[in-house]
Amino acid sequence: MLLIGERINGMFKDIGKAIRQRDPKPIQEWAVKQTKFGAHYLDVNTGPAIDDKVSAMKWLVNTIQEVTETPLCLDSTDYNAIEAGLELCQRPAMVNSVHADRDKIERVFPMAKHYGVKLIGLTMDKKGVPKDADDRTALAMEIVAAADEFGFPMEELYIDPLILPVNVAQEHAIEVLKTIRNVKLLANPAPKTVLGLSNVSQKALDRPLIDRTYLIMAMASGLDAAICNVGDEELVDAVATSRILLNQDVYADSYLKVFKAGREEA
Ligand code: THG
Repeated sequence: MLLIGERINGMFKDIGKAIRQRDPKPIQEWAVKQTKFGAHYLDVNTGPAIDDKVSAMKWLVNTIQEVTETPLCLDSTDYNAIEAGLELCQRPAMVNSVHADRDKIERVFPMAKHYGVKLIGLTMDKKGVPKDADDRTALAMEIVAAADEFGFPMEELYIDPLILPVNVAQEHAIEVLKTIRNVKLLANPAPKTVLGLSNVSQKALDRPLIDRTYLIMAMASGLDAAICNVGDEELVDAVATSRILLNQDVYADSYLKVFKAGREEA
C-alpha cells in the first residue's frame, strides 16, 4: 500500500499562506513530519488560489527537496506547472493527474513517459465525475487504452475513481468500491488504483473514523495507494492490520511495529 502524504496542499490555510509568502518553514516542517510518519510520496499541490502555478510549483519542489529525499507526487491541473516540477525532481515522481479527455491525454502521457514517472488517471472528463461504477469504469478504460497507445507501463498507471464527500454524495462511495474492483480486470498486468481518501469525510463529523473505515473497505476491494493523512496513527495501524488480514504481509505478534519499522523515528 503506497501512502502519499496529503498535507502540502495550498487548500490548507498554513500551506496556502506559506506559498504566497514563499516562507519555506511550514512546507519543510510538513515534508519532514510526513516522511517520519512513513509517507512513501508527498503530494504537492499549490492550491487553487495561486496565480503563477509554475513558479509556485518550482519553489515547492526545491524547498521540499532541501529537507527530504521522499519522492514527490506533483498535483496540479496546470500541466506546465507539473512539467516545471518534474524538471527539478531528483527522484522518480508521480504525476497527479490526467483526465479521460483526449487533449489532456495527449499532453500528459508523453510527458509522464519521458520522465519515467508514475501517473494517476482520474475517472472524469469534461462532463464531470460519473455517478455509477459502469460509467467510471468506461472512463478508466479510456485511460488504460491510452497507456497502451502511448507505450506507458500499466504497472505505473494508477486509476483514481474519485471519492466524493459522503455528506453530500453518499451514493458515490459504493460505486467507487465497485470501480476499484472493475479496474483490476481492464488489463493484464492490471493498472493500480488510488484514492484521495480525505475527500470522503470533508465537512463531516468524526473525519478520522470515516477515513479509516472507508480505507479498509477500499483495501478489501483492491486499493493500491492512498493520498491521505499519514499523521493519523490509527489510520496507519488500520492499513497494517488490513494488510495482514488480506494476506499481503506475514503475521507476527509484532506486525504493527514491523510495518512501522521502515519509518524514521517520529
Ligand atoms: N484524487 C487525486 N488527488 C487529489 C485528490 C483526489 N488531491 C487533492 C485531494 N483530492 C486529496 N487531498 C486532500 C487534502 C486535504 C483535504 C482533502 C483532500 C481536506 N482539507 C481540509 C478541508 O477541506 O476541510 C482543509 C482544512 C484546513 O485548512 O485545515 O479535507 O481525490 N488524485
